[in-house]
Amino acid sequence: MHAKHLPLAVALFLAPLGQSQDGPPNFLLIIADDVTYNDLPLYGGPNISTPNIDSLASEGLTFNRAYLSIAMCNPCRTELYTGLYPFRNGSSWNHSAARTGTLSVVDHLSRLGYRVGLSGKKHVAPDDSFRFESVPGIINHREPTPAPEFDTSSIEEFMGRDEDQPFFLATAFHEAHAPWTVGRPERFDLSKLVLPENLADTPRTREQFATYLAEIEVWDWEVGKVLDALDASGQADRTVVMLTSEQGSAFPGNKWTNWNTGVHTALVVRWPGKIAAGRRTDALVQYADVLPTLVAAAGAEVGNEFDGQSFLPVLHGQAADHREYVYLMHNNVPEGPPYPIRAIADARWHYIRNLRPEALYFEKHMMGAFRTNWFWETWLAESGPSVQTAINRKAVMLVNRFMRRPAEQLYDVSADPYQMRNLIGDLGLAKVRDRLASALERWMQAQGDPGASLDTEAMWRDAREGRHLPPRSAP
Ligand SMILES: [Ca+2]
Repeated sequence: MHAKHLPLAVALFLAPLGQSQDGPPNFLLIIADDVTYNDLPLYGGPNISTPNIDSLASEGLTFNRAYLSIAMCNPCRTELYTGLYPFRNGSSWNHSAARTGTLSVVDHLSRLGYRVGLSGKKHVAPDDSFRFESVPGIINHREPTPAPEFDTSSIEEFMGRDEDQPFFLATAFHEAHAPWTVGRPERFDLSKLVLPENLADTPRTREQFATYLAEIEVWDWEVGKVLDALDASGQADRTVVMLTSEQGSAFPGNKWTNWNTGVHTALVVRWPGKIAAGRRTDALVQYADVLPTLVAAAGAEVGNEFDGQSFLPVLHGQAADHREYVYLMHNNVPEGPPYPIRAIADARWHYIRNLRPEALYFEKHMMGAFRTNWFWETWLAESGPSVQTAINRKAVMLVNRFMRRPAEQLYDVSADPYQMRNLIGDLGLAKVRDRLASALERWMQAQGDPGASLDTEAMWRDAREGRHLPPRSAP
């Protein structure tokens, strides 16, 4: 029944696969904004409850090792929606733009007969590459909103509009992006919060951490509302639901970094009848793999038009592994002065190369004139003894760690998820370092990434206007 909306070649291709009886599945993407994966109970987060996310996971597959290339909104979403790594898609900085003519999920799935919509935060450019149907419903609450409302009627209408045409819908929420205005942080007993290992323990940090956690609980409530709308649309049984937390939170060491809690993301996939319920996988995946996976799940052939590769066999339980490495990047302009980073991780090791280690790291939303939160100064203030307080030695250590970084860092991810112990000086790990460094260099060369020279205001401004450095080769 869906075949009438598909190009003939695609319809003919689908039929022998035995999928045409059900038709290609719908795709519902649920994406948060700046939620550190392991603040979710699903990944061990001790402070909040997220019953809707946990319930979704109990019906699907949870990825223990999912990543995104750049720990900032615009570039990670561009990677997600294009299946291309940042340098090749063009969005290598925050608030930048994909290369002119870049194809996105809108093009790839429209070609297969889908209607492709987005509700909420878009934050990808240029418009020509991301012509989503705009679906109302998801609101950015900039003022304090203890109990937000969420009208899902347009989302339900989009999903149930025409059961003969499959859909892709991104529901892109604003929680938990700073400033943290939504939810009820007063419900948390600040003294009982378990702070992550990479945060300095100051009263202000605890206050702000509670406001951030309250936003995650609102996101969980919104996830439940979207899933209710999916049920009401009558499409749940034929819809792949993919939930992801996006990149890490706006606390030092997460967003704007290549540390694990910046680039690691939550990923849960539910597909009734196709994915076994309640499983977890260690397969290594990253956002560039998502679009090729959707194209494959729609029954179409995936060629070499993507950097990522379909992990459909992992979803079907036919493969335990996917990729050997995930590839990571940071360019600090326009979030602060240049601080270029390139990094790579495999199933156990995470290697970071700071390309300008002589520079101080500085980020304007946490430490500068564009502050949306006010804990950083307490980390500094408690770095010296006063009448009231002793030196907060951990705050001193974390300020140093954050602002002054060595040329190379090597971490054991499974033993040290907050990456507090740099093992680069361990001679027994020299071969691990060499292997990861070589693979990282090969990736940069294959992409045409020039490295440190990319992280300048001029390069960023040119990219915003469609004048990118050429990629090494066409994808
Ligand atoms: Ca974000």
